[in-house]
This record gives sequence, structure tokens and C-alpha cells, in this order.
Amino acid sequence: MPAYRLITLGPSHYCEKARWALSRCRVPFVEEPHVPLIHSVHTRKAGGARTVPVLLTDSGTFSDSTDILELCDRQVSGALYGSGETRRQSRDLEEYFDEKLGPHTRRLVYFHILDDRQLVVGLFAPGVSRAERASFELGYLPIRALMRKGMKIDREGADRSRERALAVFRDVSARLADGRRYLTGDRFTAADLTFASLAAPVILPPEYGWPLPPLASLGPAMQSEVRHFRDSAAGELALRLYREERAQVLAVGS
Ligand SMILES: N[C@@H](CCC(=O)N[C@@H](CS)C(=O)NCC(=O)O)C(=O)O
Repeated sequence: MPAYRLITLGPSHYCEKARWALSRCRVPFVEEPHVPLIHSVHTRKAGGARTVPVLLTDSGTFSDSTDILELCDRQVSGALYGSGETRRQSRDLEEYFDEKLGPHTRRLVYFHILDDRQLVVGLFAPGVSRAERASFELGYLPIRALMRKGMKIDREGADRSRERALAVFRDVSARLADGRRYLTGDRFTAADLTFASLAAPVILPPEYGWPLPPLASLGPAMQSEVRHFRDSAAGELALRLYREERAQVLAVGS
């Protein structure tokens, strides 16, 4: 099977969700990471909308992470959703995390790091062309302003997002109270994969499928945010899922 092309913003947690699913299901792919703003030229050229991930395959373009997981699940029958009640629950939970967790962990982390141009440029840099990196660096201030406006990244937004993300963490911790090892019971599903990927910005798991800065190199407010999220049953689940279930299969821009 020829390798598929996965267009990404490297550190994006929705891209991580797709990357993890493809890797887990052994679907060969080559990642083509871009920097913010320039990414949309590539997603549109590929026939997608503005957002990443976009997966180009011999049977069409998939421009939503859930569609990519469903494709993986079809290729390795039931590998991500299982069947029956497990399937229903894993789909519902995936949608819940996509809508109620992903946007909030992203906004919270951007709030903490966007002032650090070097850190952010470095975060997006692996695998992108020199020209793209340079244009991101040069255009950083206006691009940051667009990101702040587009995602309403300010203190008020960050405080609201922290509360929303913590509420999801509380729900997840409550689900685990009966001792189950996975969100739908006794097997790993798309629900676990989605939770761990979308929680990753506030958990910073060492096994994340894209290089992240070490916790100790981040500012004190971001460090205490991460410690707070890690210090819960849900946080421990995300860390364990990364440790035990995330295979490091990464192919960038070859
Ligand atoms: N529902 C989409 C959401 C993807 C999404 O929000 N992607 C963000 C990156 S984390 C993005 O592309 N942002 C850039 C933009 O909106 O232009 C999915 O699951 O694929």
C-alpha cells in the first residue's frame, strides 16, 4: 500500500490523534508538517478545509480527525471502536472530548506560551522547510495576533478553558472510580486515544508523537498547570495510556 500523506501542524493535538490512530493500525503515512497560516494553503490545495489534520489517500481526502480514525478502524476491522455497546460508547466519548476538551486544552496552553516566540517557533519547526520556518519567525507578531483573536486567547478565555478542561477531567476520573483500566471498560478504544491526545497539551506526556519542550524548561505558571492536571485519576490515565499504548512511529516529511 502506498504511504498516505498527512498534512499537519506538528504539535497539534488533533493531528496527534490522527497520527496515533494511523500508527496503531499500521497504516503507512508520511507526515507533512507546516507552520500556522501557511498550513491552510496546503490543506486547501489538498481539497480540505482550513484545519488540520488532512489525510490524502488513494481513495480520497479526509479532513477531520474522526474520519481518519474511522478509516483506520475500517482498515483493521474494529481496532479502534470495537463493536456493539463498546462502539457506541467510544464514538460518544470521542465526540465529547473533541468538542469539550480539545479546544480548551489548546487555548489554555497557547495562553501560557504565545509570548515566547522562540519556544513557539521551535515547537512548529521540526520537518518544515527553512523558508517556512523563517516566514513564521518573521511574521510571528501578526500571526500571533490572528491566533489570539481567532481562538479568543486572553486571561478570561484561559480561565474559562481551565474550568472546562477540569470538568472533563472530573468526568473521566469519575468513570475510572470502578477500577476500570480503559474508558469503555477492559479494552483500549478511540475514546482512550482521543482523551489522551487532547489532554496532552496540559499533561505533556514524554511519549507524545511530536517533540515537546521538557516541563522544567517552561514558565512557572505553565508548570503548575501541568502538575495540577497530571495530579488526578484522569491525568494518570493519560500518562499511562501514553506510556503503555503509544508506539513511537513517526515519519516526518520524507
Ligand atoms: N474537528 C477537527 C478539528 C481540528 C482542529 O481544530 N485543528 C486545528 C489544530 S489543533 C487547526 O487546524 N487550527 C488551524 C486553523 O483553524 O486554521 C478535527 O477533529 O480534525
